[in-house]
Amino acid sequence: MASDLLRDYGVDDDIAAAASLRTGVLGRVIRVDRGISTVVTEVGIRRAAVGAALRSAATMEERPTIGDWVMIDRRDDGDVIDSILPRRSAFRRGDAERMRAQVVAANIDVVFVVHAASAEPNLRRIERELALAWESGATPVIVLTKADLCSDHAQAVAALAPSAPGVEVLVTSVPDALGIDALAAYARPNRTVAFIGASGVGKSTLVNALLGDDVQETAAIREADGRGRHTTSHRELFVLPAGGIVIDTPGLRAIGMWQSDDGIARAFPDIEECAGRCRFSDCAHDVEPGCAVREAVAAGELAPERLRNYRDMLRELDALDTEAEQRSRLEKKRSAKILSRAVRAMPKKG
Ligand SMILES: Nc1nc2c(ncn2[C@@H]2O[C@H](COP(=O)(O)OP(=O)(O)O)[C@@H](O)[C@H]2O)c(=O)[nH]1
Ligand SMILES: [Mg+2]
Ligand SMILES: [Zn+2]
Repeated sequence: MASDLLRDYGVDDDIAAAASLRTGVLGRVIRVDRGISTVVTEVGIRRAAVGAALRSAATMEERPTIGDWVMIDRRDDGDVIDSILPRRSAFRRGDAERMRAQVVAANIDVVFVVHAASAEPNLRRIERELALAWESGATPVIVLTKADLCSDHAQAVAALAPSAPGVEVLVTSVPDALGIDALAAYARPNRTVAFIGASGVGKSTLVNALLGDDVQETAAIREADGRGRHTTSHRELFVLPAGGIVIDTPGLRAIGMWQSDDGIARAFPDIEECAGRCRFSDCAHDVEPGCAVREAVAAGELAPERLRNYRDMLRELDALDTEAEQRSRLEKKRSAKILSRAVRAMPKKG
């Protein structure tokens, strides 16, 4: 039986059932600081380190992240997280330098992709964020903030529409209380929404507006450019007074791609649809004859920058795959070498 407290944090029968098959105390990660998770459980809020089994997990992806449902082992020498329940969704971005994914938030239903209406829209970034959001398994919604600083927000919405086919766009202004209700409608009881976007676009201000309280620190206007300073230094999960769960994140500077099944296809349905009419099924939409995608560009139906971004993202994925393959080949070689050395070192049977 899940407690009322956990119900506020979004526990449901499926999660409770999955937890009942495991040992330990069920909880949800609401914050992570340098490997220590703050976890809400039926027995209150605990701080827990990562247990030995998880610590030896092969990838960072298998470490607890904000929004995770975890099982805690309460030990005399401190609580530890023993296991993570399977994630229903996970927003991952690639960390190309370290060749791994960072799981920004887990078990989210809606990803708010936040951009400021006061600035020129960064369409290439929107497209990347949407691909990762679709890939996460959650539903993306674009939030255009600071409408009070923009003379024509209908035009701002129109400017980004070609980069966000099929995605709802909400316009907000916190000083005018514009769009906050529409935002709140997404964060219903049992639903988890996460704010992602660059620093200074107004994520924490929206979280505070939803909470009806200044819980998250926001930046004061820095200079005449009207952009905020980076203040949110960690990710944190909150329960709204009317129910619903929100996750605030610090600004993501780089939006690297990560292994993608259909995220890119869902973010670029217009290009995928055209591609079906290319003469060659493996058309790269580059120099091939009979390319319907380039025809769409020539006809002014598709922005060349959007096509370039699409191809760049696919190339990035290819590079990731190649790198991953090389690594696993190297790993295999290395372990084969170690094995053969061990075999040679074995005492010969007499
Ligand atoms: N005029 C105006 N300023 C806003 C609005 N939302 C946020 N800001 C300001 O933008 C700056 C950055 O906001 P913050 O929430 O810290 O951005 P974050 O980095 O995305 O969390 C702060 O100075 C906010 O007061 C808005 O709707 N209108
Ligand atoms: Mg913030
Ligand atoms: Zn083509």
